[in-house]
This record gives sequence, C-alpha cells and structure tokens, in this order.
Amino acid sequence: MSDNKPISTTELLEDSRVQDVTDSVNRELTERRKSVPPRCKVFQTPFTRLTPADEFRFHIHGEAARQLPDIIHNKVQRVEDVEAPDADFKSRYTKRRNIGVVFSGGPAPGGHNVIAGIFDAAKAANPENRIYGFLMGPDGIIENESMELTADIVDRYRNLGGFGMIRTGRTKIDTKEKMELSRQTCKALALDALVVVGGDDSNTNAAFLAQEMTADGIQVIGVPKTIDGDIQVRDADGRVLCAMSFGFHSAARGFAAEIANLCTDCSSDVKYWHICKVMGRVASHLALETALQTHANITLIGEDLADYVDKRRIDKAEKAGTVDYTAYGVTLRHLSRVICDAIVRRASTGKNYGLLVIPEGLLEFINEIQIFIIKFNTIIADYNRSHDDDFHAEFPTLKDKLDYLNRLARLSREEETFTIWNTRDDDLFAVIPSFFQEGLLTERDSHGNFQFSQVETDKVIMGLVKDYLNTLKEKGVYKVGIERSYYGKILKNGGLDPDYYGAALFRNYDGDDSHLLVKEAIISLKTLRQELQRSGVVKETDDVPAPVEKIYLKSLPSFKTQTHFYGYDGRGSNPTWFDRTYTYNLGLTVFSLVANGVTGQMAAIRNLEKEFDQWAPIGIPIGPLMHLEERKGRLELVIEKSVVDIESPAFLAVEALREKWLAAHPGPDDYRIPASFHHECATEEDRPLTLLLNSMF
Ligand code: FBP
Repeated sequence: MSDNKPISTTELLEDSRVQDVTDSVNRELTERRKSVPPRCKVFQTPFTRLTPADEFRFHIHGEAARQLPDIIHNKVQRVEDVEAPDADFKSRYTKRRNIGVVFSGGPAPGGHNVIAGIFDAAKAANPENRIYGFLMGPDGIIENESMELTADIVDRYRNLGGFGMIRTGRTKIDTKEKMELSRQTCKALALDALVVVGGDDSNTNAAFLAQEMTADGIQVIGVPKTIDGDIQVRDADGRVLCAMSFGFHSAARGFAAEIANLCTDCSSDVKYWHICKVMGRVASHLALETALQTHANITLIGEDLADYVDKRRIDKAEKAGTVDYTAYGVTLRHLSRVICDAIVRRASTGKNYGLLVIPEGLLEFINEIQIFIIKFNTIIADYNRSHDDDFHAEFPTLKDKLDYLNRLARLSREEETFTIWNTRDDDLFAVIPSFFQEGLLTERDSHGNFQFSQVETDKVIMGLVKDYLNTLKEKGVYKVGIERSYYGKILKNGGLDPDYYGAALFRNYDGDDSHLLVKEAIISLKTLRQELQRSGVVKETDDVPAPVEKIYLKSLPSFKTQTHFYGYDGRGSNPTWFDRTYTYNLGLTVFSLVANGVTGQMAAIRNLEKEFDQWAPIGIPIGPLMHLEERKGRLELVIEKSVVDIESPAFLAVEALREKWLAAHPGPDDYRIPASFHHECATEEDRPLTLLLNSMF
C-alpha cells in the first residue's frame, strides 16, 4: 500500500505474507504436533510383559465380588521390559488386533496423546493393527458409530488439548439393552480390546463392560481422566498406585495463570474483590492447587468446611445436657461470616480488594444443601422410575416443580411412611432465592450426579456476603484503614493539627498501628459531626473541617466485585509437558496391558512426583476399587471419588499459610506468579504442587 493504491481483497488474500499470519496453523502448532514425548524406560524396548505385584492388597466389597466375579481377583500388574522374548511371547504380542477407544465425560488436556500412545505402540507391534475411535463418547459404542484412526488423523492431534479427534459424551452404558448393543458393536468390529478413557464413573462402566465381555474374549482397559483430579488410587495399606488423573495439571495451571493475573491487577488498582469459581464437580483439588500456585487471599476448600465443628455450640449444648447437631458442618450463613471477617480485616489495613477462590463443588460439603441435593436426587429418580414422562419434562418451570414438592409435603402429613419431603423441608426451601432453587432442581446428568457447574455457587455465597457486609458497614465495623502518615499529611495541608482531631475520629489513634480506624459510631456525615462535637473538637455552630470530612469519606468501604468462572477454558487448554508425557505413556501402558491379555485393568503410572526416569507404568485392577454409593436414589457400585484429604501435607500447608496469604496487614500481598509452562521440556515447576507436597511425608 506504499503507493496509496487501494488493494483488492483477492490481492490481499493471495499475498503469502497475509496467508502466513492468517493461517489457522501457526508455528507453535506445527511444532507441538511434531514433538514426541519421551517414553518411560520400559517402553524403550519393543516388548513389555506384566508381572503381578502381589504386595498390593485391596479390601474387596462383597457386592463387587458378587457383581464382578471374573475380574474381582485381578492383581496390580507391573509393566516390565522383556529383553529376549521367546517366539511364543512374540507371536502373542504382535498378533493382529483391533482396538476401540472411547472418550467419556468432560474433556481433559492430554486425551489425544493417550490415543497417540496406543496408536504408536500398536502399529509398532504390528502395522496391521487397527485402532477405531468411537464417536461422541459411549453413544458411539451403543450406536456403532466409529472411525478408523489413521496416522494422518492421529498426527493432526498430537500434544493438543480437547477431545476433538473423536469428541466425547456423558452417556452411561448402564442398562442391559445398552450393554447388549455395546457387545454387538464390539463384535461387529471384531474388537480385541476396548479402551475407556474417563473419570470415576466411566472407569466404573469399564469394569462392568470388562465383566460382561470376558466371555467374548474382549478385553476392557480404563484410563484415569478428569481435570477434577479425583481419581487417586491407593491400596489397602495406603500405598499410592495412581496419584493423579491426567488433565488436572494443565487445567490447574491454566486457572492459576489467569488468577495470578487478577492478583496482579487487583493489587494495582486496589478497588475490586475478584470472585473466582474454579471447576471441580465435587472435590476441591483444583482449588487447592490454585491456592498453592497463586496464594490468592482466600481459598475455600469444600472438604474442610464439611469437617468443621463449632466448638462453642458443642460446649453450650453439653452444659445444657443436650446435643447440638447443627454444630457439625458449616452452614452457608456461618461461611459468609468467615469470608466477611477476612474482608473486613484486610480493609482495616487499607486493602479493600483481594481475591477469593470458590470451588465449584463447595455446596456439596455444606450440610444443609447436601440434604436438599440427596432428597431431590431421590425424588427425581423415584418419579422417573414410576412415570412414563421424565420429571423435568412433566414439570418444566420452577413453579411446576415447587407445586409438586408442595403436594409431596402435604402427602407426608397424610401418609406416615412418606418421609422424603415434609412441610419443614418445604418451608426451608421456600426461603432460598429462586435462582438457587432452580439450580438445586436442575436436571441430573446421565450418571444421576447433581450438576454443580449449572449452579451459581458464587452467586449464592456472595449474596449472603454482600448482605452481611452491609450490616457490618451499618454497624461501623467494616471500614477502610487510613494510613497514619496520610492522615497527618491531609490535616497538616489543610492547616489543622492531626493530634487535635485524632482521638475523636479514630478508635486506635493512641496506639502504634500504621493504619487508623474511624470509630464505629461514625457511619455518616451526621454521626461524624455528632462524634466530633461530643468529643469537643467541633463546636455546635461549626462545620466539620473539610480535611477531616475527606478522611472520613476515604474510610467508607464500597465492596465492588468482579466474578469469573474458570472451568471450560482450562479443560480445553493444551496439555502441559507433564500431562502430554503422562498421557502418551498411559497410551503405551494401555497397549502393553492389551498385548499381555489382561482385562478390567486401569492403566496408571507410579512415581509421577519423581524425575521422569523413575516413572513406573502399571495396571490397576478396577473391580477391587468399587464401593457402594447412593446414585439416582439407589445404592450402586462405583469407584470411590477421592476428595481432598484434610490431613494431607498439601492441605495442611495451605491451612497453615492461610493467614499469610490473607495478608491482612500493611505492606505487600504474598501473591505468587506461577512460572509459564513449556510444552517442549520439563521445567522446575512442571508438576502439580499438591502431588509434590503429598509425596514428601
Ligand atoms: P469429568 O468428571 O467428566 O472429567 O468432568 C469434569 C468437569 O469438568 C467438572 O469439573 C465439571 O463439573 C463438569 O465436568 C462439567 O460438565 P459439563 O461439561 O457437562 O458442563
């Protein structure tokens, strides 16, 4: 455009420089796709074998033994290299196979590398091996929708985030019909093995599929996926077998990078409290990791709140010779008080800003809410079982649902045996804000789980916080501390003696605090005047001097918030070095389990907290991990979700550093900026901090 001649769009789009910068494939993407993750030592030779690791034991649930007889006695399998395999071994290992892979549940960074690992190992063992990807999650198995994954397809997705290659879905193969259709699909494709990449529920599904298809000789292998980090497996003696599901690290690092930026911003313009909700359907692992990565001022951990015991209430009840059950577990009201206390303390040191992290699944740990969730799970499941129409289709609006609940409450008065919803429940529920009522009654997912991501947890909590802060403001308790030197300067500049007004204006003027707090009684210009008159520093006929008024106005807090939700963004991020290496090796582990003929196993890697050369691939038997849990109003066998252990070093560290990170003192905050991550190489910080801390003691 140097000769000012207008350029046509055709010319523009044909220019190679324009094409370069507008192409959807940039240099980083090309490099990412080409990059090859390192292989664990055992995978550096062409063959691997399995050795049962008898030292690991499990407490087997009787119901699991009854329902999963063919896979319940499986052992942990150590993946080992074979230096000189005999001909028999070789021919079994390299026999031509068809392997099907499915993604199940929410995306998690690294999933594509699981497929890449399976693909590379399978093709190396026998180039005739075929890998099929089921489309749109388990529906692809039920409906026989799959595609063969070729080198071209796999190469396009290597080291990239998301599950775009074959996409995902949340359907559960939980009925006889769906199981039969799945079996038919596997047979139609002549599958030797089916690989289920999913969370706790999907690996549960994998165990049942393994049991069901043992007779057909179809192996089923699970892979621990979920950003929530809640698949963590230990044996009966507490030895760690799977420390972390894949995707957790990338999502947590993504959230932490964003939150650290907000810490920088809020401590610069000092006017906002940023309220950050972070994903994690139930467990607060992601919030805990984010706290360690960023040192946000307040991080709530659901598991900690569930464990809360109000000592004062217990003592009081004990003295009265009664038991106060409400003293166990925090209430929403109490929680809002704790948050307000922290906000007020920071404000008193001049910091009326900060960062609050709320885990998405927090409400699961609040007793009063948990009771509603369990009751609604049962009511909805009972309704769906006994009617042709679905509960949500029959009662589409909130009003319809409330009317139905009201009818149930009336029924409870007439029928003694009907106890699930009574008039007290109805009354308690009536005082909850309608958006939250709606949230609690939302549709459950296909596993019967309550969908926390659909509820505005932050809005519920912040509504209560804002109300209580207003009360504290009216009481004069919530005030912004004024720097002593600033006060002195403003009064002197206005020709006034700071000492003359100091004791009348502030509650701590005679102390040595760096920040001065305006007296609680002063909550308006009128009360300011009254207080100064009462102290005799202003006569009835005089006005309040302007510099004094200015100081008072500065002490008035206004609680301004910005809310953010970190979830889908982190879930869709590219994998960190840790996750891309972890998942590629999980894929290699899957093939080793398949080639060695086992079923009902979950691929895993031990020693993730150690240097890469110590990572040890294993197979974990899924059957023994099962326990009974309430789902859709019934007890069902599922893999137990791992929530944050409040005795763990990672939690104890966060708890011990809470006061430091709250930084309710003059001077800088204690924010931490996580190192940026590189996909090409491991860096000093390229491991979840929770993982590191929990492996130290
Ligand atoms: P998975 O357990 O399937 O891995 O999903 C995790 C998760 O990202 C949760 O953190 C979140 O609550 C949920 O998925 C959101 O689900 P949806 O995609 O259905 O909104």
